[in-house]
Amino acid sequence: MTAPTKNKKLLAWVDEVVAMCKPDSVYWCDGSKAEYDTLMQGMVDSGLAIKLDEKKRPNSFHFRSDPSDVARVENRTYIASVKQEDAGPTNIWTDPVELKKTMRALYDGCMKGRTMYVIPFSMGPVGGPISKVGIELTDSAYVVCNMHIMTRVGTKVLDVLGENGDYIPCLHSVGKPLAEGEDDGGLWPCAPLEKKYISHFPEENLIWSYGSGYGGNALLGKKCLALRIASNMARNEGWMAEHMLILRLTSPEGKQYHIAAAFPSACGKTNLAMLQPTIEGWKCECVGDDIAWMKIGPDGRLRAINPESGFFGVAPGTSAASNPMALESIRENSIFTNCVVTDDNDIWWEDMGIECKGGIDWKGNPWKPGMVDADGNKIKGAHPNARFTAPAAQCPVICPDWEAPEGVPIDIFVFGGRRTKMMPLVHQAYSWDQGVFMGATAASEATAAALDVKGIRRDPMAMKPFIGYHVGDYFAHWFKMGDKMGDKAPKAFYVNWFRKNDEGKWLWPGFGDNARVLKWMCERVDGKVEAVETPIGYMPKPGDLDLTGLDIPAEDIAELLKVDVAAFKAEFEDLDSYMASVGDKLPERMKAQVAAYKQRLG
Ligand code: GTP
Ligand code: SPV
Ligand code: MN
Repeated sequence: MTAPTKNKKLLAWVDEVVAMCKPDSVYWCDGSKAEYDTLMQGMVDSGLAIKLDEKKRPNSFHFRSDPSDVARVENRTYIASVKQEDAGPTNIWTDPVELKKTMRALYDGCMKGRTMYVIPFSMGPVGGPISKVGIELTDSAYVVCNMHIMTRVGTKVLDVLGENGDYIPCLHSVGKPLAEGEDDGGLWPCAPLEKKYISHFPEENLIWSYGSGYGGNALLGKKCLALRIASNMARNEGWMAEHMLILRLTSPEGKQYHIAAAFPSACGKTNLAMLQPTIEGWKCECVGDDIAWMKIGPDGRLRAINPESGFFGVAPGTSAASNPMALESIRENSIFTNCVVTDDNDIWWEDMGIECKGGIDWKGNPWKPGMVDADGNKIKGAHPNARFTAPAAQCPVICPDWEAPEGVPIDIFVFGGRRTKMMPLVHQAYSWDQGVFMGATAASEATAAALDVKGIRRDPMAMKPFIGYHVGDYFAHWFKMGDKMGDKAPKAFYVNWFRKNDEGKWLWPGFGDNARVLKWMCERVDGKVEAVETPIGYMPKPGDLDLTGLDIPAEDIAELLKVDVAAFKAEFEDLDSYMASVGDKLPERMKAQVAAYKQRLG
């Protein structure tokens, strides 16, 4: 196949990778539907993909990954900056020269028996002022099809690049070369854990991924480019790349508010992004569900784009009750990974809100609801990190401006996490600096989105696994952005939808009812309501949180809005050691916030 570009850097790089990885052939992706259909058909024919019932789930496919390759692998994710101190304490650092040596040995001949696909993709609208071009070289057709949905793929991107334009090179291999005449036998190809490497070379804006075919390990436009590499570019260029959903909320009076919210993986971004408000007259539209790229606009306000064009969402728990708009988004033209394929050839997962009589589980075994293993534990049909891949344009509440190249103006930043105890439903920062402190100290319980994370951990701005440089410099960058924006900076809030009572029941209904909390934020931004000053920040006055039509015991609301001073103080020690772990680069302004916080709590 002749290359559809004259870009010198790209042609040279493709030649170099072909010489190293030795694929049987090279295919340049054009991003067309015909290309998608052909690749999918190939995967159906080989047994890797299952075509779902055309009437129930038009043009949709299911994949089962290898049981070892089901989520991001943080302990195999590297930031290879020249100096170790530039990667900082939240990243695993490796010397770039050493890492390249190790990985070149793995890459040597790794694509034998396979096609190498060249995927030109744009993060953000093609040619937009905030957008960036990436090229992923991969030996996985599954990755190509997912990238078709998640990013803007095609020849139009090569046109933007021209002969001399720059791009971010993203090399990916599943790490399973085939011997002469061998095929995958319908099984998901990947390498064992100790051979997986998700590597970033921030000084070169380069990504090398080896051994995994799943999600953020393999769809390199997402976490690798749009967060780890982009966060570093953003710091150098004076903008922000954050793990945030973006939504537009419109009040009954027709006033628009744009909210960007950072919650850790599997902590509610997709759900909030598509929320259906349960309060009269309020409307929510989705701009993005996972990543925000934000630049200060000519008016001095922060403008956000969603660099992606699809949703790679957590399947389990997605139901007509919890997230009806996500269910609508996946009605057709979607890819499903690690779900149940039902007897009537549709997909199913736990808490989907519909009955499943039985089918084949994510491991490929016959499955019925209620089945238990030898120890009497319920066998889940879908993996907890089973995912859907769906075009954003299919979301019924996608914002009409979701592809506006210049972005939408952000009024409100929300931080949060999953804390079953202590952390109240909502509080507001007194200042930008305190907002940075709130985001920086956010903590959350572990989820299935990463293979190797346990317990409660601090997850600054939900970016712990995604900051491509030193976390202390990242905090400093946040303070600096606040200085640049002054009184035009978004107001910062902290939420927790995940409080439970002693019986383990949710205290807050969550989902559509979260709009009640967002409404209070809008009223705060407009100066319409006073607030209670607490040691951790402003909180709603009794009666200011709109609970119309909600049947929640008053004591539960009181519990949700209580500041348990003793419990907060009990975390001082952890706070201190966390701040100390940042090291010499911890900004003085963060230290001042820690001191003020401790003083307020007494
Ligand atoms: P990533 O795609 O991994 O970044 O996750 P995410 O932040 O988009 O999380 P998502 O919206 O997919 O939610 C993850 C899980 O949290 C799902 O099981 C949801 O049902 C659950 N969840 C989301 N919002 C709420 C809420 O308001 N209340 C409760 N109780 N659960 C929620
Ligand atoms: C996350 O883990 O935050 C995700 C899923 O959004 S993945 O794309 O696998 O990173
Ligand atoms: Mn995410």
